Amino acid sequence: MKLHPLLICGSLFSLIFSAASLPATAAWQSAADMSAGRYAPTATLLPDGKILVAGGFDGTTTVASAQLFDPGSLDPATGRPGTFSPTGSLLTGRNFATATLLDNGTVLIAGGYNEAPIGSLGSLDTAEIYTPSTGKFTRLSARMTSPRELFTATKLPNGKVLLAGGFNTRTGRTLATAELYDPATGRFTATGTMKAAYGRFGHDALLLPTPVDASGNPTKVMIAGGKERSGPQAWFPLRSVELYDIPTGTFTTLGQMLNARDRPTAAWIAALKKVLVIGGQGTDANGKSIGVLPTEFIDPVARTFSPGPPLHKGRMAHTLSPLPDGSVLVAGGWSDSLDATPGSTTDTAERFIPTSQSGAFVWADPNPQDATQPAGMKASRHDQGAVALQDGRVIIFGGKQVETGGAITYLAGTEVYTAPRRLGDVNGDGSVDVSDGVLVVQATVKIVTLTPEQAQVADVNKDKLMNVADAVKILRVAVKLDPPFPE
Ligand SMILES: [Ca+2]
Ligand SMILES: [Ca+2]
Repeated sequence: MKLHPLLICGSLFSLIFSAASLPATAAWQSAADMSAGRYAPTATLLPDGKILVAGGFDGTTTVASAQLFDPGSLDPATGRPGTFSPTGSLLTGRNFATATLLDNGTVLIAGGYNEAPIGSLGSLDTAEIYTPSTGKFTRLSARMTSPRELFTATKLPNGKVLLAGGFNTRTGRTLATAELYDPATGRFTATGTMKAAYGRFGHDALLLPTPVDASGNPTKVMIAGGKERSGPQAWFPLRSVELYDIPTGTFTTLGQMLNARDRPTAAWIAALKKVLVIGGQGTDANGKSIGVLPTEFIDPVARTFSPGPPLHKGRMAHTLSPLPDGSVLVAGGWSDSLDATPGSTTDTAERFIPTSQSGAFVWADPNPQDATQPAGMKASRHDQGAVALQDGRVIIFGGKQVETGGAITYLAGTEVYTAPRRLGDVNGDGSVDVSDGVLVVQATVKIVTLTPEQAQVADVNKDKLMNVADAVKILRVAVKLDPPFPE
């Protein structure tokens, strides 16, 4: 077969591209707006890939409406990623509630706060079930054992849900109690009480993958930080960490963190077999509120606490989203509020990238001109909803924006984070393996066409050509003949 010279020329040309001239994929993109401002809504990934966003506060009323976000579709009107469709409404408007996907595919929405008309309801002890097949919410006839807001809900391997701590506006007290929701009975029953003397709210909870029982199921839930109210004027951020033992239903103290942290987040770092606790508000030696820059690792088996890498920006009431490559995204939060009055929220986002011993934070919103500086999300916000997708995207919903000077906006905006592809990870699944090398071979012989982003990470020797040399290099890394590509 004789190829036309122009065809050969065109074909070669298509393999040559300037990596430097490729438009950098923006880390954050605006998506469709929601139907209401939603401060502290719930956001839940459903089995069909859509996201249920429910409740929140719009600045006037506590929102009862809910919406479904389809991350797989482009809005034809705006070209923005993702579209919203209506679904049923909550029977009670609520924010600072919890949402838990149950094993049967329905969602438990529990507790929270209803602030309008102010004082009429306050913290809630009611719960509702959302059924995706009907798009309806139904109220559970059983009440929770206590009204709770800013508590945690953790689905256990046995299908039950552990609801722990929180704040009850009706008594003005932080809660040490915990309860279990059993989907088989639709009832709530009290379980062990936390060791924190006055309880806690604004903590984080994490089902630990280790230790496991004889069936291989995890047996411990870690509860870290938060804040206690020990008297009318006595609010204290907490250092303490507790473990809930699922088989016995009891709490024990694991130990004390290096820093007190109100509204921190915790992530399991598989590469290190440790928990990383990030951010939160602490106090300095004079009792003044500060943003906690140092992070810390907790080894729940050795029961040790050790310093982690510092955040670039202090933050609390941010969101944490694990990414498929083992890194962790933290986005937004109260920030300058921690050491200024009246303070403000941050539009920055950071990504923790683990190494074999520790790890480091990089800006997840790098400035294209200077990656050591943040470019910012579309809006600063705290107490937004966040859902991580399998493909490395994270969707952020609503939240409350507080600008320097105190202007407050209850946000209806949605934005999408797309994790940068790693060098050599052509198919974007988070790892460099043989399939990536095969893709480059196929692209070289024109069986497949790569997107500009894929072509950029395929050029692993950075000679601005994508060819067999890159495929060979990727395959050598994939089969561990060569060391991994640098991050
Ligand atoms: Ca890959
Ligand atoms: Ca190359």
